[in-house]
Amino acid sequence: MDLLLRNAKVFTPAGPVECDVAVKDGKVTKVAGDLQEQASKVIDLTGKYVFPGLVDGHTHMEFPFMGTVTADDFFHGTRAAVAGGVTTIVDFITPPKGSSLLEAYKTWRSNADPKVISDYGLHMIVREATPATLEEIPTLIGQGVVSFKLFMAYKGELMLTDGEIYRLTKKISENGGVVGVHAENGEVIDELVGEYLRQGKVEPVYHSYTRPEELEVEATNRVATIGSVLGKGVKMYIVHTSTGESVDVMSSYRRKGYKFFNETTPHYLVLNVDALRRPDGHRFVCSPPYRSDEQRTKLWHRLGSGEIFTVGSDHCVYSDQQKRRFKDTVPPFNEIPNGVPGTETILPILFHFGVRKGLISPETMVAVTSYNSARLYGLFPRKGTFSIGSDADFAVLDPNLTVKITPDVLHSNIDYTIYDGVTVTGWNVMTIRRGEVVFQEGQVIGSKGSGSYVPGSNPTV
Ligand code: DUC
Ligand code: ZN
Ligand code: ZN
Ligand code: ZN
Repeated sequence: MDLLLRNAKVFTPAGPVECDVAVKDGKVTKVAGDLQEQASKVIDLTGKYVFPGLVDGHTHMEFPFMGTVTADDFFHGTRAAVAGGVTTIVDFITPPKGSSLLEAYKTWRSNADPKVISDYGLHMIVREATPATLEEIPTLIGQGVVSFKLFMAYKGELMLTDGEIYRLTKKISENGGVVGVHAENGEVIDELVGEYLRQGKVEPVYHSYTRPEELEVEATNRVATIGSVLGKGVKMYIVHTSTGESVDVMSSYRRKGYKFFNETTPHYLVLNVDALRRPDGHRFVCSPPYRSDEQRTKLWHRLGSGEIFTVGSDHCVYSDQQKRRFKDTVPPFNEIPNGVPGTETILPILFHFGVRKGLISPETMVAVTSYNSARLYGLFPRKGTFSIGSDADFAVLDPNLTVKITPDVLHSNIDYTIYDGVTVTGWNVMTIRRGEVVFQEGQVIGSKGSGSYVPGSNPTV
């Protein structure tokens, strides 16, 4: 054996398993109460909580957006990921307008392969529904890109019309793929942005006034309706859901037999709109914006009840300089690049604010951070499950370690965090990716380029 984990308490969606775990060639090969195997490396995990390595299904590394490119490339971004117990990211390919999706896939592979420390899969953002684009979809699915993101906002940059969404959803579904949707009403948002700017209301907090909750709920209803017209074979999920009502829309379709789901992100669970009123509020600008504490409560309830299917980070990092567009003063809210860091803090935020406070069970945390995401993005059973033959990917949490979050303890390529000064109990202390320790004692030791591309196959939801 290459690795033996002794006295591991592994949390699964069905409950914790106390066992020894043997690993060979990167796979889990034996699990038993007391293994007598010889191994080149033995790690005693007494007192720790072991989770299947997280599958963060929502990252934007090297993302060209709003006139700039995100500050975390595939090296810095996956360094942050593995430090947080994330062993697989699923990143969004963002093809330049008018370009071939397949060419963009090749660009993303050549950007990522030499740099990644975690393993990774890829989704495809589709920004037009031309005959050429539609024709490429089956080939992409063949290359393992089985999930697609369609935008209902960011007019002129990423937004699609309802007709285009219909056409793409049809093509993707006919070929066994899954449709992810950024659900916000982009047309009305642009009207509101114009109104606020004309009144001179330009501070970061007005970002939230121009993207009210109703416009997420409306877009969710609209895209679910479009999907339902195409029948129950459609697999669809709303990315970064920020409202309980959007979850309710998808849940009601699910009760009728549709495979419709929601993803949320940790920042909607713990931050509210006041973040945008801080002196450094520009750093917090992302879309959808943070909501009220009442909405946070609704999201926690729906996460605890299993109605929210996955939690991804929407890791989309800009330096403070980028957020200010390299000016001394903060630009009007509509010019601030949208996005916040998050992959490294999924586990401590969910554990501290969710599990420790009794809002979600550890089983639910495992389901939404690995099991469900691996199934939705077609990475199951290689990823997202603690099973014989699956990749030996683990996050090892010290449930009693209290850490004050500061930029110094994190690994992104920026010098701030949206959780600065927040103290959490429960911290990832070791990450194992395919049987190799890639993070321990605060240090990322996995080498650049040692991560692998994991092609997706048909989603199993
Ligand atoms: N929202 C963000 O905050 N950033 C990237 C794109 C998005 O939808
Ligand atoms: Zn989005
Ligand atoms: Zn995103
Ligand atoms: Zn660096």
